[in-house]
Amino acid sequence: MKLYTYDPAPNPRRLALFMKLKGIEIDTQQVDMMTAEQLTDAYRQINPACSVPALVLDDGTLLTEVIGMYSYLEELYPEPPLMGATPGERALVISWSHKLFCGLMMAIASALRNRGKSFVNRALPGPLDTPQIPEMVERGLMQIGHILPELDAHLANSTWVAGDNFSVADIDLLVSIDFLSWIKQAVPDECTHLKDWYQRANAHLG
Ligand SMILES: N[C@@H](CCC(=O)N[C@@H](CS)C(=O)NCC(=O)O)C(=O)O
Repeated sequence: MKLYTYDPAPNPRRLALFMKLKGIEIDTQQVDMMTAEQLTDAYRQINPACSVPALVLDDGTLLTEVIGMYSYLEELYPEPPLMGATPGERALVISWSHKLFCGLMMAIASALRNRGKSFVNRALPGPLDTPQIPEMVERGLMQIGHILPELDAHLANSTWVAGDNFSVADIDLLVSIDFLSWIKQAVPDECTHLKDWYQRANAHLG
């Protein structure tokens, strides 16, 4: 197995925290996003999606989505369980992970990438250029403004995002909350349950 990643970026960080909790070590190569190495011909040969992280399995299968990598590695390294212990728990964890990716992480990415010189024509990751649409910044910020209070209300009654056990959904939320600083945003003061959860999650990750 070989992992291609770039430690400072949020999606790579999701996988790195998961691997840390499980004590997994994989042959790893950094792909320097600061020099756009993800767009080079050499990296396209490895991952035509031009994204990180990318996990190449021993049989050559390429995984480009963190949720797929979580799922594969959870089967190989079941302890500690991070994707639920029962079919119902697993379904809930995957649902939250998907919701957080689409509803929070993508919203932050949208607010980040649709303005500023660094992301001109790079509003979306991937092999094809995508022009910035300034309105997408507003929509991203609006989505963030909607989902944070929703998460706060949810965490008023739940120790962890997907119930009683820490899971990849908590990793995804923690990475997303930290990603907020990239757009100079933070959890609003009134979201006290979300703030308490953030302390718990950070302590759990050590
Ligand atoms: N759906 C992918 C998203 C991967 C992704 O978007 N990664 C970003 C780094 S956080 C990337 O590779 N960006 C490349 C670019 O901006 O050109 C996953 O779940 O891992």
